[in-house]
Amino acid sequence: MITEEIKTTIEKYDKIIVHRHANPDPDALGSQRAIALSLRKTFPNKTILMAGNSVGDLNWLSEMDNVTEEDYQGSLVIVVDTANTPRISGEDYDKGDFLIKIDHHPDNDQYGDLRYVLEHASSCSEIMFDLLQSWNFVIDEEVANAIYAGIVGDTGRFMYDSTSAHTFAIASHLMELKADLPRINQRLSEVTLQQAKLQSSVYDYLQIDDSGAAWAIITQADLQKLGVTTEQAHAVVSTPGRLKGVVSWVIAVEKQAPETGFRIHYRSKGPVINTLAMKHDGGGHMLASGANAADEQEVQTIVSELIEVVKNYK
Ligand SMILES: [Mn+2]
Repeated sequence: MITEEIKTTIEKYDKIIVHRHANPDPDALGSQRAIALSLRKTFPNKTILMAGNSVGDLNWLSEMDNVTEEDYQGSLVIVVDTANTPRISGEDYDKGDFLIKIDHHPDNDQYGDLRYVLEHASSCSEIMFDLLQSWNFVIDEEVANAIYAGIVGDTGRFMYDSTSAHTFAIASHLMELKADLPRINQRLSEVTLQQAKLQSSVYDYLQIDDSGAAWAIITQADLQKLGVTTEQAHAVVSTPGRLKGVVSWVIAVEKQAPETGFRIHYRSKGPVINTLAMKHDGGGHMLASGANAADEQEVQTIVSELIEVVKNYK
């Protein structure tokens, strides 16, 4: 069994470095933190490090370790919640001795010496709970908090299709382990006043096609006016989903100089949109994906493709 092979590999290495994707969401940080903390508690003599760039506003959930290139010598590297190698945060991820991928995105980029990918899982954190439990590794309150944050983040508080009976069974376990549900739910749902104002401009800018396709473009000028960072702008991506009649949508956020172009966020209530994202240097889940547009013209192409897909779905 692959899971047993992963366990044996973990037991073999004294140094283990855990990576996740760039611009981390609660699931990336939650699954990374869950396995890192569990390994530290299960194997106190091993060195366990969390690698990756800025965690932004999610620093209440997790913080990274200082990881240097030398740390990778003879190490095991585990990458969680990351579909493809360009998305991995931390450039030295391939400098270890052995690489393991644990994920729930479509397995298009089969990197690593061992892979454990369950595409139907609600979140990587859900997979992590099952793995840690089957291995008999420590899952205490702290680990439970990290897993719960990841599940709530990726399921939109148990709202999305990927939420299963098993997801709730795990949530129930996490409650028994004294995970702090009210605090985590509160932290994950709160926005700054500036972000709330940005949500309101998303409603202002939003264009909705008869098909139910919708889109909005947020420029750096908009963000500066409201005092919102580019990372914070990602918090408004789910906003149009609450609107009746909106089926699938795209939010284009202009990148911050020196980068140019737009970060594209695709979301959908039914039509599959990750195939669209793949055409524009992106990918992700069937109903939630990310991509990149070089300029406004490419954003327009992306919108036309979205309308087409939503029309065909109906
Ligand atoms: Mn995830």
